[in-house]
Amino acid sequence: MNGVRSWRAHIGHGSTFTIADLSAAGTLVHAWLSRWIEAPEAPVLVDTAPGSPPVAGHRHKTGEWWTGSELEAATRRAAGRLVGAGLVPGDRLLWSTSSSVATLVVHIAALRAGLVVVPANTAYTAREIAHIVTDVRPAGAVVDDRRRGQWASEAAGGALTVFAPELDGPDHDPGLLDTARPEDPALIGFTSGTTGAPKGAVLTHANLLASVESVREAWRWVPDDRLVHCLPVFHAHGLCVGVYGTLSSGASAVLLPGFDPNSILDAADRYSASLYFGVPTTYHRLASSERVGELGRLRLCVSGSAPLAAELHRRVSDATGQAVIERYGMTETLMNVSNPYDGERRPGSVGFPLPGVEVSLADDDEILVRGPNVFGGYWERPDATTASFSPDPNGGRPWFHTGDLGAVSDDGYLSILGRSKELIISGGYNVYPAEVEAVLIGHPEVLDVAVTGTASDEWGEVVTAWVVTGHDGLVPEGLSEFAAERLAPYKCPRLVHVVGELPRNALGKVVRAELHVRPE
Ligand code: MLC
Ligand code: AMP
Repeated sequence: MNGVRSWRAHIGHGSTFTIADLSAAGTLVHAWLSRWIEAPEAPVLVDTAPGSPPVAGHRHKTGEWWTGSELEAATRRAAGRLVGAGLVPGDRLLWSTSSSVATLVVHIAALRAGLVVVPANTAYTAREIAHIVTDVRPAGAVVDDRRRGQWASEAAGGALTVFAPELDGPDHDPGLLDTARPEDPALIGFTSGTTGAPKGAVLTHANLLASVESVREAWRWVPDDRLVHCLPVFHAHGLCVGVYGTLSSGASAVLLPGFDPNSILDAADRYSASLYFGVPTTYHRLASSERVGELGRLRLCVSGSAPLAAELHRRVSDATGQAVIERYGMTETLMNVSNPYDGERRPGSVGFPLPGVEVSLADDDEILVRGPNVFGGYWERPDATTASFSPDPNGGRPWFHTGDLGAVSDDGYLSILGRSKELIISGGYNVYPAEVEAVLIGHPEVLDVAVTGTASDEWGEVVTAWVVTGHDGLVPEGLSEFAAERLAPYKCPRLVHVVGELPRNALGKVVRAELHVRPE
């Protein structure tokens, strides 16, 4: 026992929740369909961005709500178009678009048709898209930028159908839908795990459902709730919490194409929203807005994906009367730990395990998790999968090694102290030093390089390169263009330091702790 509080502390007074509820619906899609049957006329999703793509075969305008019954029909039609293009259950579908109802309709349609969706950041360059395509060999790609479609197609040697979110093309009978089983893969989320090159975490329908059901219970998410949704839909936070949670709760979401404090607060007001989910960078920007007090009108604000500084948590509380719930998740496990809805939401802590999740600390303080939310393994990487889990000596579920380091307070709250994995989190996006180093070393004037994160109030960390070059003191010419051609903008170093040599230990490994700017 390490003293972390049990997930039962999240269960509401009078709630009839049991662990069986995490899997009762079978699959996510079944959970959504039952909501749409129960309340066919209830508003579910609305686009707010002018010029949002139209939904295949439908004529809704921006600002017009989509109801449950309309989503059922639209996703059925979209599934028909995907099936008509030759996609069959188990096929991977690369999905890389900004947020819109049209793209979510395609996403839901893909899950209904038994396809495995592979989200990819819209900021990725040709190199990053090619890595994913080569790895998962998708049969189709949904993109809202022709160039990205071309990169995917080239990487697949042409063996891939490219769709826009509108899914132009003839209607087709989708055949039997919604037949995926709980244990079937639904999503492959790319992440580097604790080490190595980006690899796909394979999440089943059961994993996704369990995670959503546990946050639904913990955060008291109800059909009357309305989320201001401004996070990207191609990562776990915006997709598996924001979108899936909304659909599974029978609630509604207002889709914004990106973050801007005024747009968030205007949408919250105009649509009488009750929920806002953000990353620490967005709270930092909200806290600097004169209008921050308006957040106080919401029922609940949640922060995750990166550490929320205790000071920022307090600033937001003071300005809004709103104690943000900080929670902790990962692509491989979805949501693990959260501060409580009832009870103290402690600044600097992530709270206790969500319903159904168990957390333990290893001897070196690494956080281990297990539960129905935890993925089964990486796509075609049996060695990486084996290395990420420890068997339970008592024959229970194996423990997943998160690569995060934690500590538990006397009263059972978990805090994240740091990471054993080499990871930089900038504005909620993960950057793996090894990937950036591998790119920068390809520059002809870079002889050696190490990449670290430098603390930043706004971004959490900013990507920083330490380079050894032929000429003392000068940043190699064209280094930033070189990086920008090969790395998404958030991975490109914002700070570059030229050094004589890198500190290395006896094994030749760079000692990152010694790489920091020394005071003059
Ligand atoms: C954008 N830029 C970034 C960046 N986002 N640079 C570093 N880090 C980032 N995160 C770049 C832009 O390309 C631009 O570059 C410049 O910074 C200024 O852009 P901006 O307009 O100020 O940024 P903005 O578009 O407003 O984006 C900031 C942001 C966004 C914080 C809203 O990064 C964001 O949505 N982050 C959330 C990421 C997320 O959802 N993570 C969840 C992962 S799931 P230039 O060169 O054009 O000036 C996960 C599991 C879990 O981690 O627990 O949830
Ligand atoms: P990803 O691989 O993109 O899913 O990112 C997961 C990582 O984000 C975790 O392993 C943590 O390092 C980090 N993370 C997520 N939420 C939090 C949080 N609330 N506090 C600190 N780190 C977090």
